[in-house]
Amino acid sequence: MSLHEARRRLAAARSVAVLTGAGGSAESGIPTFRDAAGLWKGFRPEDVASPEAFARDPGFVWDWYEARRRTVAACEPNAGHRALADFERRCGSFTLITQNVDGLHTRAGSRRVLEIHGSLWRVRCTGCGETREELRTPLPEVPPRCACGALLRPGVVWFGETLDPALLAEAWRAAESADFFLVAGTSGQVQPAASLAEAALARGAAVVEINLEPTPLTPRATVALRGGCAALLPALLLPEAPTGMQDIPSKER
Ligand code: BV8
Ligand code: ZN
Repeated sequence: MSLHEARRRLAAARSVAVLTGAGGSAESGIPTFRDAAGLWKGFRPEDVASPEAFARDPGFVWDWYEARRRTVAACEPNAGHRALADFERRCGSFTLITQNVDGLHTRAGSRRVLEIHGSLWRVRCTGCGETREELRTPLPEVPPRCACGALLRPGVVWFGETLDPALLAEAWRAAESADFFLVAGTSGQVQPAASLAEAALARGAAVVEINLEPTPLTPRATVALRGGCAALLPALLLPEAPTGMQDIPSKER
């Protein structure tokens, strides 16, 4: 049974890496990007999450991120986030890489999170480059300005922008050295994040996928578990195998 197989591989692993996507936060109430009611509904990603969009209409883009911050602030981490934080405490060599910018992994207790697409809770000055964390309350004007007078922008990686080289190098190292690579709640559409699983596959790691739907990775995954992150991450990561999980649809290579 595939959950059993995935747990067996995990137990034998010396180095574990995980890549999460928007599906990991869906059960906390945060819309994903590409599902039907997704964040991009009505927008093309390039129309909102790009430097060109911000240059064209900084107020519109800032408002969209402010609305996302308000949504996220009203949400809580789910059992999947908590299972990853718990596993980190028990696992000797563990790296959590996330495409998500909502900060829920950290709020769930994960200590070392590679936020390769940045964070909703970070803003950066378009002039002097100063970065500010913990954006708890809405800023006075839209879009806000830095003391230097330049516009502040969301501290996320937009389409067409390069990821932080140090963070990306750390993520590649983790993917290339893991003997167990877990891909949870991502459609695998966005590069270079989607290539991390390829690196793990190329190295011969056990690659386990958790998703509600098939993705381009599914046919090549060692084990593909069909279901939600909030149930399957605890089922996979908690020390005791859960009872009554026999009916998980899955595929095993
Ligand atoms: C770069 C931050 C290079 C902002 C994001 C062709 C044309 C044009 C561009 C490209 C191209 N090919 C490659 C590119 C480059 C582009 C790219 O990949 N485009 C894609 C769309 C084709 N990539 C980039 O631009 C990257 N930079 O390549 O730079 C470069 C080199 C030199 C010089 C300059 C540049 C930067 C990419 C980062 C973009 N920023 N986010 C923000 O969040 O607002 S990406 C955005 O998508 C989010 O970060 C999101 O996390 C990410 C990935 O999406 P997913 O997380 O997978 O979410 P999605 O909705 O797609 O899927 C959800 C999945 O969960 C589904 O599978 C669903 O079934 C599942 N699910 C749902 N519920 C659950 C669940 N699973 C389990 N349980 C559930 N409950
Ligand atoms: Zn400044």
